[in-house]
Amino acid sequence: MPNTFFITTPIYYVNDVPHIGHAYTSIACDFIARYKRMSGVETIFLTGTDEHGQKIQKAAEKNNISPLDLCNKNSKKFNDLTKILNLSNDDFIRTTEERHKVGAKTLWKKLLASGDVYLGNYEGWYSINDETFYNEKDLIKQSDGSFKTITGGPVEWIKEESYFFRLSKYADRLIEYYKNNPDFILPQSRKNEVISFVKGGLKDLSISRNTFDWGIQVPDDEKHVMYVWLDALSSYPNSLGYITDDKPELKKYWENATHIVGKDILRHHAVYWPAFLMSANLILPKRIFAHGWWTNEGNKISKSLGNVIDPVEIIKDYGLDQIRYFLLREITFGSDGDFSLTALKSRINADLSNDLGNLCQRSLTMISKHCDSIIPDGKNINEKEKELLDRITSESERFSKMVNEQNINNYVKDVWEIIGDANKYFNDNKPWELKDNNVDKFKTILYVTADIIKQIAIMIYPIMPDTSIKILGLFSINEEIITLKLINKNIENIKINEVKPLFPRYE
Ligand code: ME8
Repeated sequence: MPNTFFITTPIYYVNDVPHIGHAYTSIACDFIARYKRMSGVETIFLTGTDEHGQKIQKAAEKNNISPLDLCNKNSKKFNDLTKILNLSNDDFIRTTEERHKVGAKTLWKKLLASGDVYLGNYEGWYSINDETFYNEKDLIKQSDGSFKTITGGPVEWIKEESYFFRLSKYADRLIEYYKNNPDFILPQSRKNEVISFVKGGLKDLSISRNTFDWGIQVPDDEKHVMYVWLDALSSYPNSLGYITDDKPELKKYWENATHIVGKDILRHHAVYWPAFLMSANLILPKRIFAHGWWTNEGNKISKSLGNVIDPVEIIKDYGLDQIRYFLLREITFGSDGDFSLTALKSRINADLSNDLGNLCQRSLTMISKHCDSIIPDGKNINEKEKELLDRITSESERFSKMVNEQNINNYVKDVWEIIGDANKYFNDNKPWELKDNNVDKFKTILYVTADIIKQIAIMIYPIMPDTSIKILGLFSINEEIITLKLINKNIENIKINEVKPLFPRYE
């Protein structure tokens, strides 16, 4: 297994403030980054903001401020959100930064040097909302004769001089690449959509605009700015300096890159991006994973419907780890899902308050009360108890495989299965009935339960880092870096700290 790993969120548009969809992708990436680091993999986690193009320019005009002022204002909100979500990102790139502009221009020059760029005229549909060129056959015709995109946004007919990238030339190479690298695009169902899109025929792609100026200037032609997707995609390797500089210490991360995106932007990542990189003779990312979309109480989340969920508000109301848990657990990573307050409260009450919270509270309080707060030793554990305690270690490869396949919700589900088994063990053995007449057994049960709680606390670190640290703190495990090796840390005879309820319940 490679010992380096580079994971990215999409870089988000700054025409508006962040919403729950942005928080979702970022939390999912944080989960993966934290698990990778726990397993000893040198990890770089990148997020950032996409700040050029017509969409941003228009939003700035609407707000009566300059594009850069709008970018500064909203990029800060996305940056603040990384702290609010407790993201462990190592970098935050803005496409208005010099390090990015230099890299984007270098990429342009590499495409040019490959003979893949030519000047022509673009005439066709464009969605400012998606910053995407559309074929008419991919649009939805409305009753008044106008067209809209599948995401529901309007399109306009544009006609302008434009540089083109010879995308059509790469169709066969892309198909070959998908075939030879079966896990390049996941989930498989989305990969099939991409393959049929490419097989349906690729037209050359317009890669510059010349009817506005908020963008990175095309090298040697100041009338054009680079198409915002070419600009934005290059931010990933630009954060490492990889396009401009082939240093091995940077390349080793780029060689193991994973892009996590929403299904809305899979085509840009799985078709345009690899074709640009092939043309520029640069290394391709290892994985593009496209997750699904959240609706809100059954409805599409949209500004016009006024149902956008503000992550900051929902975290204020229900707590960060509660929201992180809900988002990662509730839906299959890769499928669509619904955000409802009923489902959120039910997950908090059942999975967090009851299953995890009560397990800790009931067992550890018994240690405080009846064992002078000292965790008993485990010298008398039987075979079944040993099996329960060895379970996480014996299943470690399975957990690691789930993370490597971005099978996040099943990881969470399986950790909760272990929590369920720990609760069952505690309840079936009824330690409260043994405390006066079978002290040895009573102590063994408390030892086993405490040790499994410690192991669970490590496994939930990628999901709920604060809660994990809080539980480990009860065992005086205050390591700055949480690693999977701590699963085997001996906690016999350790003094336990005061146990307080972990999760309030919601009505
Ligand atoms: O597309 N459910 O930025 P963007 C789940 N700048 N995820 C959602 C979501 C929802 N309802 N809404 C948004 C862009 N997302 C470009 C990316 S990358 C080189 C350039 C998430 O601000 C999801 O990850 O529109 C989606 O792909 C992304 O936000 C779109 O963010």
